[in-house]
Amino acid sequence: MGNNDRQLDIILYEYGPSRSKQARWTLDELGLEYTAIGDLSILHSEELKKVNPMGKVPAVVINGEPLFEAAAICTYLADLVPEKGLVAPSGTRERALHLQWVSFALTEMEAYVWSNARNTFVLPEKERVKALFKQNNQAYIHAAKVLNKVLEDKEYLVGDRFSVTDILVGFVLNWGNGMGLLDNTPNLQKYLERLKARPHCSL
Ligand SMILES: N[C@@H](CCC(=O)N[C@@H](CS)C(=O)NCC(=O)O)C(=O)O
Repeated sequence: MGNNDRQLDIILYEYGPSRSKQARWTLDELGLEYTAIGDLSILHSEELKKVNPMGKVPAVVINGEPLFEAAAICTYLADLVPEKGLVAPSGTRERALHLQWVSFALTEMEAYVWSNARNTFVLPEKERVKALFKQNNQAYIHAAKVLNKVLEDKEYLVGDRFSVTDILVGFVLNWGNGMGLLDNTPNLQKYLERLKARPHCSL
C-alpha cells in the first residue's frame, strides 16, 4: 500500500526547540502530510492535555487517536509506512536492537541531561540542586563511550542504514553535545555530522 492509498489524518503538537523535533523529522523522512500545531501557548493547554495528560510535546493525533512520548510516536509512524524501511518489523533482531538503543539513550543518557536542565532552568530556583551536575555528566559520558565504540566501524546504529533509531538516539546525543559532553567521543561527532547532513534533519 502506498502513502496515497493510506488514509492518515495526522495532527502534530510541537514546539520549536524541543523533543518534538524528533516527531517532525520522522514525519518528514516518511513523506507524510500533517497539520502542525505549535507555539508556546499550546504547552499545558486543555487542548494538549486531551492528547497528552502531561501537557507536553511531542504529541500526535492519528486518525482521531492520541499518542504521546517521542519514542512511541516516531516508532509507530515508521511502522505505518513500512515501505520506507525506517524501522524493522516486530519480532526481528533489528527491531530488538532498535528498542535496545532507544531504551539505552533514554534511560542511560537523556535522563541525566534532563536532570541537568531541570536543575538549571525548569524547576524554581530554590528547588535546584547544582550538586547533581557532576554525577549526571559522568553518567552520560560513560554511556556515550559505549555508543562511540559501537559506531567505530558502523555508520548507523541498526543494520547498515539510517533508521528511526538514529533520529531518537541522535536527538539525545545532540543534546549532550550542546553541553560539551561528547568532546572526547569522535565517532559520535562524525555520526552527528552524518545525521545533520540529511535534508529533513531537525537537529
Ligand atoms: N518523555 C517525553 C518528554 C516530553 C517533554 O518533556 N517535552 C517538553 C519539551 S522538550 C515539554 O513539553 N515541556 C513543557 C513543559 O513541561 O512545560 C518525551 O520524550 O516525549
